[in-house]
Amino acid sequence: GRFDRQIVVDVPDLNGREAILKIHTRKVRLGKDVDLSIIAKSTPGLAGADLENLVNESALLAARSNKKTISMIDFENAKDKVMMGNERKSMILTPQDKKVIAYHEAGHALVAYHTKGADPVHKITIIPRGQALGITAQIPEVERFNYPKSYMLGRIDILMGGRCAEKLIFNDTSTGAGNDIEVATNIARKMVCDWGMSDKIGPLKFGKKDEEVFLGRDYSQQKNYSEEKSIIIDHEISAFVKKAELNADKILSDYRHQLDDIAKVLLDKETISGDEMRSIIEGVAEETPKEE
Ligand code: NHX
Ligand code: ZN
Repeated sequence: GRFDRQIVVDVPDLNGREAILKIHTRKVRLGKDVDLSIIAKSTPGLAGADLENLVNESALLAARSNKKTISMIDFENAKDKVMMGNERKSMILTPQDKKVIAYHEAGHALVAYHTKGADPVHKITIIPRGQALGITAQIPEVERFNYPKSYMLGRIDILMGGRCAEKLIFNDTSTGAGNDIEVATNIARKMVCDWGMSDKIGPLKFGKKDEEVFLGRDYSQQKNYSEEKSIIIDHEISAFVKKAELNADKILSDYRHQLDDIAKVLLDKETISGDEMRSIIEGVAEETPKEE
């Protein structure tokens, strides 16, 4: 057989998701507050089957609280479950664990808030779910299919924000940031090797898709560049990530009081919306960033 075609699960776009939601909600009773276009907007990456599952989970949650109709809050809770996994209620965390998680998530959220062009923070939670002890969710305002370099740099800054907050507050780092580091490194590698976004290296593609061996969703890459170039590539990738770390450090120390305020409310409420976060920040007297 031929293995040289990339197999991509076709995920629906915004309009597709709304259409799918309309189909699957035909047989359930929706509350007056339910707006399927808002649900579609906040479920990027979900396939048709996931959306069907989302409707079923929402119906289950509504039934569990003895409601005759599904309301928006049921969809919001079901979305967390479908997108991030089950809540892990049995997980016992010490107050110190919780504090680290709260600052880590507050760090992501605050860097996102202060990063131009970043997707707005939708929700921050320190309730363990699936593999994660805490989650900061951002949702794009408009659906995009192509992203500027500035946006990708901002994403790496935000990914570093969690670990940088741990460093700033506890003078230590933790294993939990491993996933953030992995995602950040992968973005930086693509910026350098696929998207021509390193000025030092220019618009070249490094690595050629291995067309013989099928390794799941991503193909393995064949090295088609020199040892010398390999050293420069590695250097550029780490430069992107280290610069992001500096950017995040600066935002967090410039706005340390905002970080403390978000973490404090998070520890108390466990989950806060993006709007709540913005009112916490904007309710705090303006701080003037320190001079360089
Ligand atoms: C563990 N989990 O022992 C525990 C349960 C730093 C406060 N493995 O970065 O939860 O340490 O901003 C997808 C998504 C592994 C896959 C998250 C695989 C997380 C999540 C490790 C928060 N939020 N880390 C984060 C976290 C962990 C992990 C993942 C994943 C923490 C951090 C996980
Ligand atoms: Zn994180």
